[in-house]
Amino acid sequence: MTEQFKKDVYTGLNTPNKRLPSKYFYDKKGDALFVEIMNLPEYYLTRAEMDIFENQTDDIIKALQISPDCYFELIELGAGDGSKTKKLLQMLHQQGFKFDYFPVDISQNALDNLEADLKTELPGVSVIKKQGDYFEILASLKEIKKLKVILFLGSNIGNMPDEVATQFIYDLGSNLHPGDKLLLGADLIKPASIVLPAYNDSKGVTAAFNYNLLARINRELEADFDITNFRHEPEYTEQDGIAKSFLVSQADQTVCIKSIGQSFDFKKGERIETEVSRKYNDEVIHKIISETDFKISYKLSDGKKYFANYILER
Ligand code: AVI
Repeated sequence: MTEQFKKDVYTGLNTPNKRLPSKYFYDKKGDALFVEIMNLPEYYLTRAEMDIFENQTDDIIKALQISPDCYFELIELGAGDGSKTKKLLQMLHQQGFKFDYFPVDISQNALDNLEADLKTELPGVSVIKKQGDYFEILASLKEIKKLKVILFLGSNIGNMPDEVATQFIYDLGSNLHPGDKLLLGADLIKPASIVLPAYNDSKGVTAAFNYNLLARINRELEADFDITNFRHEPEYTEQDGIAKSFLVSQADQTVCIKSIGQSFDFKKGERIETEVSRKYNDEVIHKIISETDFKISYKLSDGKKYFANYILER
């Protein structure tokens, strides 16, 4: 992990437009900050998707078209606290469906908590937790010939540029069999007046989430970033539907990253791109899916039309 982290920081800071991969937000502190973000009034994404899972649970189940006598595997990539999925699990269980729930996450801690919660809240549901890399886990499950339903929620797909998202969904499909389903959560394109505050909340939690990336580089790669010399800056262009987060250098400064053995110069006003949070419409989703082995079979959205869950069939 540290070797890959080093390599990614080295590459990202040696390009003319400096950038750092957003996957490194999620250490222990970053996980906790992200939970805080999901509860912020400005961060509409979680509530909008929860609205779908709470109020259209039955529609989701119908649209998945699972025959009642088919024993299937429900696999959630990046399960986190599973709060939305619990609504679906409860309804599936209530309606007598037979399935195993496989929450997959990088964080063992998140999986242990989710398993403990489900044991008390939904003791009748079979839970098989899987910690680690999504594709290794899917490959290991490929031999199971049961129908698979994959959940990839929260607009996590939006943190990938379109080409990477296309490849990711294509690779998912190659680990599945014809007839398997993918339930994909996607944040929809909407005005900047709604999107920007979600990435620049008034309590400064999102800023702290962004700064934690530098703190993590300081801790794990022996760097000397002075975090007070950088400012969190979100950006959103409604026309493209792309939100980005940056860290902007507040002075001409030099930062040494000891474990990489290199110093990096930052000009006053120079930006490091730390995250892309893509927003979608049907056209963008159709274009991505058209380059994979999936077909879109259904779309659900929340009351405000902020968020969509697409059901795709392999
Ligand atoms: C995890 N991901 C979908 C979040 C997003 O909205 O892009 C991460 C996040 N970054 C800042 N706030 C939330």
